[in-house]
Amino acid sequence: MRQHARSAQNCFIGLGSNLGDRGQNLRRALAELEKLSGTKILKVSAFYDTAPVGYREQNRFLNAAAQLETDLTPLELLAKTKAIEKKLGRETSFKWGPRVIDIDILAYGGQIIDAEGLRIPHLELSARRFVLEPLAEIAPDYIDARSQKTYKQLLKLLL
Ligand code: PH2
Ligand code: MG
Ligand code: MG
Repeated sequence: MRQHARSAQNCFIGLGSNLGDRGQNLRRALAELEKLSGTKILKVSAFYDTAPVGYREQNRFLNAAAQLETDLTPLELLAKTKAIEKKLGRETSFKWGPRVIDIDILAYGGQIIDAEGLRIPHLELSARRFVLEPLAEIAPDYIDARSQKTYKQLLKLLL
């Protein structure tokens, strides 16, 4: 039987690191994402040095966003990003705690997915400057599926 046809989906990924060589961690994560089957990186934001949000007694973060095109399903992409985090040395920490690398799926093909363990668009996207600033840099006019506002509008509302 013919395999179900896959089609390239546009998606946005958030990256963060606050342990070790933060810039190298982000670059290694991007290199690993580029290696995934049927996946291409279309755009990468600048790297933003940001104050820790949530739990404040930790190092500053380096954050970035990337736009990808991928044939992977949301769940496949989630499994791959978790595997990359592990490969790069991420250890289990507490919520909002320090990490070598964090890779979050921020948006996937304009879809809204509310499954156990996977919420897309990312639930805190519109409340986090360290996410919206790099997103608004690379895709100012992209419309967030939950709010129906562009990333540029969401950032302006937050500031
Ligand atoms: N990630 C968190 C918690 N706090 N703060 C900044 N500045 N950047 C992050 O990526 C970040 C955070 C949990 O994912
Ligand atoms: Mg995160
Ligand atoms: Mg995460």
